Amino acid sequence: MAHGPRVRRSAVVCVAAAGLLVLEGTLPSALGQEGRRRRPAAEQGPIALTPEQVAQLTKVANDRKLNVDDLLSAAKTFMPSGRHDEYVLFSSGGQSGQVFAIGVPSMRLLRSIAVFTPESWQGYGFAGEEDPVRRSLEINGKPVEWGDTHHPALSETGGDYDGQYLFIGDKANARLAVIDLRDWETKQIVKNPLTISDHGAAFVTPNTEYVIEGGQYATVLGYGYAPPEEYKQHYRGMVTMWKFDREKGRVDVSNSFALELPPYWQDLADAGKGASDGYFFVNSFNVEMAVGGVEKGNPPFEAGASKRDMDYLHIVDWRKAEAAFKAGKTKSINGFPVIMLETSTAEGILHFAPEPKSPHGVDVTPDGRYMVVAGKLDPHVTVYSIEKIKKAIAEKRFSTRDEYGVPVLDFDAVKEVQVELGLGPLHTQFDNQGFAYTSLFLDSAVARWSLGPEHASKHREQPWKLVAKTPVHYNIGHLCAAEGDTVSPDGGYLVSMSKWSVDRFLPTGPLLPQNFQLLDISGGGSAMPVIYDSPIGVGEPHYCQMIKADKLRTWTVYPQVGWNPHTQSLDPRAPRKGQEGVTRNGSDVTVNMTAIRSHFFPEHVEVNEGDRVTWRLVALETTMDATHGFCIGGYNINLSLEPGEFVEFTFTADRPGTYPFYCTEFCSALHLEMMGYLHIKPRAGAEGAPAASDTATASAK
Ligand code: K7E
Ligand code: CUA
Repeated sequence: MAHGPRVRRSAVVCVAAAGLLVLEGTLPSALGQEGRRRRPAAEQGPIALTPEQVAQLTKVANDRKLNVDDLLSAAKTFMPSGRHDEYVLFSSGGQSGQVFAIGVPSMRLLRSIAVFTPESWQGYGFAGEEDPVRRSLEINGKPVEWGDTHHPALSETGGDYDGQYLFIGDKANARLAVIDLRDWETKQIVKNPLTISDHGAAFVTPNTEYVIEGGQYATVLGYGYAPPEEYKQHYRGMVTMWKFDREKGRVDVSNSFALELPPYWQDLADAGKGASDGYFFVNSFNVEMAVGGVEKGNPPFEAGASKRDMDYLHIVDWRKAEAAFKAGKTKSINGFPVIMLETSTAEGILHFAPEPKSPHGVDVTPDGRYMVVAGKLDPHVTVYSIEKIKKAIAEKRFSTRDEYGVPVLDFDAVKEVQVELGLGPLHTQFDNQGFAYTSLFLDSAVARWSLGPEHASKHREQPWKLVAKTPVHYNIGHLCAAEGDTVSPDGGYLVSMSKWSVDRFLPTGPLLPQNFQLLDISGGGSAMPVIYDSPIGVGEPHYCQMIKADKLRTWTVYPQVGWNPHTQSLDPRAPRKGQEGVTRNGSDVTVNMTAIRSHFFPEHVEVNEGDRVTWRLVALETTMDATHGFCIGGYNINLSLEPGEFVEFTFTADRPGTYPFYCTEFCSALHLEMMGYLHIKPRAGAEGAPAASDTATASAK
């Protein structure tokens, strides 16, 4: 049959399930892309409510038992159809291994981005036996097909989000992923060669020169072995600096390196900026170097690791570290260059500052002048001054050295202030009014507090003072204000990533969703109400970042037909229209196939049992949202063919049969007809092999 045009031009009229008349092929132009997306300006206020409308609204409110605050919250978050959200929240997906993109203020889930876990809708990891995704998920030759994503980091220019890339760490397996925000797809996964698990990933330096991956549980670097009795001698912590090549959009592993750290459990990290540019900061706990062992009658980790009053804030001069790496002052561990502790100490790369016990988050203020450390077991946040840190380093104001020779700066010399906030402070964000916001896990609250005197004209409060608390539901971990960890936070919105939802939603069995609660922080003083509760029923998210939507330069179709998203370029292997067909070279079969509403070409593919099949598929579509899918049941294959996309997959046709393949996206009125057959002919003489005349197949060529 003639391919493409005939079906498209003939206005095939059919009745869709909803009873809607759809003109096949003329659908996009008939509805008009613009007209579908935006409401006409005339419909968007200003409004003045008539008495009848007030009565109507009051009736709805009373019927639904809504108070005035509820109505205001609804008005602040409701998005009329076609209106777009102002911000996008990129959230870690926890054990789902993915990243979620959520619109703010509507809190609508826009998309899940597959990262560490194969995901069938996106065709991520379902492109046959040599899928580059599956290979990138292997660790030491083993498939590790899930991740525990914790901290997303948007790429930055001058300390501000630039909307180009998103990085995210996998705590369980010490991996880092790079997502390209042109097509919102994962492009690269790097495995840390030194450590098994991590936590302080990902954090970027202000121009995304490096992506920081801080460790967590000390281990023998490079997958080594030592018994717990040799903890102090052989276990180590680490922090890795992954060099990012913005041009290529990839981590440049050959220009990346790590720093050996004492076997404390390094925790969250943050890069300096502005006044603290050139440094990064990593919290730690278990400076006690407890080795646990409840099974032997020892105190458990939780007790042993919180005995001392102070842990150590790690202060790393990363430009000095970079210079040491470039000068070759490294040792190779598992093939990866590591700056050893003696070098870091001798070259002044690493200093410690005492921090109240068992800290969690370290967050740098927008101007870069202060580092805010929140200690889970201390009701205060401790604020450090970079000016004082630099001075203390220059004057060698050390109170001691730790067991590994790292100088410990005098606490009083580097501390600016401690602010009492409440129980279980964890993480801190900032707004445009001179306020900081800290999550209080044990209090289940968000605390708003004022920054120093230089911000007094904005926040109009006493400096360094708790201003307000809003209860959240419940057990908040991270929180995220609009661009709230950049050099210029926007204020306005804050999301509380509440870990427990308990009674907030209909129960969903014993496993309940988390609760993302949106707070309106645009007012000053004590007004910062919760205005939306959004259940997150996939994985347990940790951190998220909120970027102004207009900073994103998202492609809505691939730039050219035949585009390979793995390389972000036109793929010469992509079949063009007119080049479709099946070719054979011995037992190697190549299928060149195109897809366009509403058919694949060819529709019959015949191969022999045992053939190695390379299948190339290209979506000829150039219309926004005209995505097709492609699956072969029983062979674990499902692709997402977005407009212009090229995908290649390979498999061994080892089970003969007649396999329908079909389009898995409801792309058009004749979507169900968008199918074909893969005929895998049994080996001649094999049991059950039909006579040649019985195989009802038509060769594609
Ligand atoms: Cu506090 Cu992994 Cu940042 Cu969870 S972490 S909450
Ligand atoms: Cu193509 Cu459904």
